[in-house]
Amino acid sequence: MTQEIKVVRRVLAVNERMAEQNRRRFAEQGVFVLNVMSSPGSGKTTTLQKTIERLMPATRTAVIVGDVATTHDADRLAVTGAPVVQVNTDAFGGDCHLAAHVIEKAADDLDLDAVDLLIVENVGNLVCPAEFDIGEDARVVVLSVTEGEDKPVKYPTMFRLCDAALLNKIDLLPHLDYDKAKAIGYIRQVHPGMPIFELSARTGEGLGPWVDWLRARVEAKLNA
Ligand SMILES: Nc1nc2c(ncn2[C@@H]2O[C@H](COP(=O)(O)OP(=O)(O)OP(=O)(O)O)[C@@H](O)[C@H]2O)c(=O)[nH]1
Ligand SMILES: [Mg+2]
Repeated sequence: MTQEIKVVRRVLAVNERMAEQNRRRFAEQGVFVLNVMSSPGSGKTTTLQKTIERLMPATRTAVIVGDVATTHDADRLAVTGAPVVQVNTDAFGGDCHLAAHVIEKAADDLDLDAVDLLIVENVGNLVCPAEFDIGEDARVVVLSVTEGEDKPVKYPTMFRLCDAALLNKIDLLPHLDYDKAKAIGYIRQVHPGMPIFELSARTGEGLGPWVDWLRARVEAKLNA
């Protein structure tokens, strides 16, 4: 048991160093990096498709997307015209997250000089991705209304570490007995003051404030 804990600590320490290296590289190349996380199916890819459509071409955007297997998400995201790199973690043990060294290699396949915003769609999982810094500038968690209200308190690390929460699939609210106020209360309990954007990636409702928030963060870094 003690041995296992030591190994985990070492893996995280190595990741931390690699993440700092990524962070320096992205700063030098003038790229803002957004890490998007959530449980499987909450709507990361759909939200990103709509977000990228609104940002491009003014904000030159590229994507690294992680899944255990398939290129489904890369195919969907490529429709936006953004360069996309798909990472399949089954090639190295089916990891439930993208580690910093994986991002470093995937970024080599992109022309970062022509990129302002690099979006990383992490592997669908509310636990592991939160543990692995990838050298990002901002982290967001997508939570859909079909997942139940209590995910923020069940998986608090993810919500504590993220800079914003996207409450997705609000178009479905009329069909559910979802208590939105309760869900928002749980998010605030774990992370007081975190911006929460209520939206529907399907209808586009509520996307504006989220895209404005992201654009402002990207511009602040690029103009610093
Ligand atoms: N009704 C509704 N459905 C949505 C919305 N956003 C996404 N979906 C649907 O939810 C399902 C999952 O969406 P994805 O965007 O693939 O979710 P994801 O988080 O990228 O999934 P993984 O990458 O597999 O973790 C798809 O069938 C989407 O069409 C929404 O705002 N409203
Ligand atoms: Mg996806």
